[in-house]
Amino acid sequence: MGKREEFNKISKGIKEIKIQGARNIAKKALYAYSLIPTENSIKKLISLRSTEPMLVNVLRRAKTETLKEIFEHFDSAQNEINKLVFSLIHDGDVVYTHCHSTNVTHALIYTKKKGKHFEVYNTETRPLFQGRKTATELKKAGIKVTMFVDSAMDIALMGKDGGKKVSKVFIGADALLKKGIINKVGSGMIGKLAKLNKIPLYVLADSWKYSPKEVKIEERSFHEVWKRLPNNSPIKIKNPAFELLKKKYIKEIVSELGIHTYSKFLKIVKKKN
Ligand code: RUB
Repeated sequence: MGKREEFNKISKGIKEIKIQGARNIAKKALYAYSLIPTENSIKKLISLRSTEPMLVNVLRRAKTETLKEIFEHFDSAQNEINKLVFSLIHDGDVVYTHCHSTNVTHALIYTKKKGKHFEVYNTETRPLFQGRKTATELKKAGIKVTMFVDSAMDIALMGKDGGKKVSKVFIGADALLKKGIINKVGSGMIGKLAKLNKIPLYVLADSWKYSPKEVKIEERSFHEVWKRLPNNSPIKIKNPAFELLKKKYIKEIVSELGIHTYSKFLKIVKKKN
């Protein structure tokens, strides 16, 4: 495959969410940039997903830092997050997660491999079902997983179906902003329910997802929600991909910089940027 063809294939994969999650998107986009390192490539790659500061940050860094240094960051940050998450999980815990976040799944798999006994409840994450990817990866690693439909979030968190009450929520993030984090739609609701039920919610995220500026919430095609709805149908469908989880709902954020309250994290990360 030629470089242009490979670049286009990656771009298509990001646009169509075959490549998904902030970390995977940023990593693949960086690789695509390495194939055709021009300003136009940066513009094109950034335009593919509107809610991804890590994508922007990584491509900005590529102008002054070596690609090797940037690629190494993804792994070193993940390794730090893994170790910190290991310290947070206790035997018998029921961990809840939503969508598919590599920062979360890698940390859970690491913790399992290091010998902790816990189980995971997750939500399927309509309309694209990234929850299935999470459940499959975790199950493959020997973690007990129970998947719920999104609207059973409250039932799942509280064990209302006869299961156990969730002990900790771990979710990823696309953007780390002043007012809170942006993550997959549903995250705001999880935050409110977790707070109401005194379940600690942790955000697991590489600090390179920080953005001092607002980000645009991606609105995706209604066809993802209702495949055969005719284009001229009078029914309007909203399909926001992400939403804000306000910082008051976050117990702590786990990043490669440590485990911090969200306000403390912001102070540290602002100094570094
Ligand atoms: C994925 C999603 C993930 C974050 C963090 O949404 O919301 O929680 O991107 O992921 P989508 P990671 O499937 O629409 O990209 O930890 O992998 O960076």
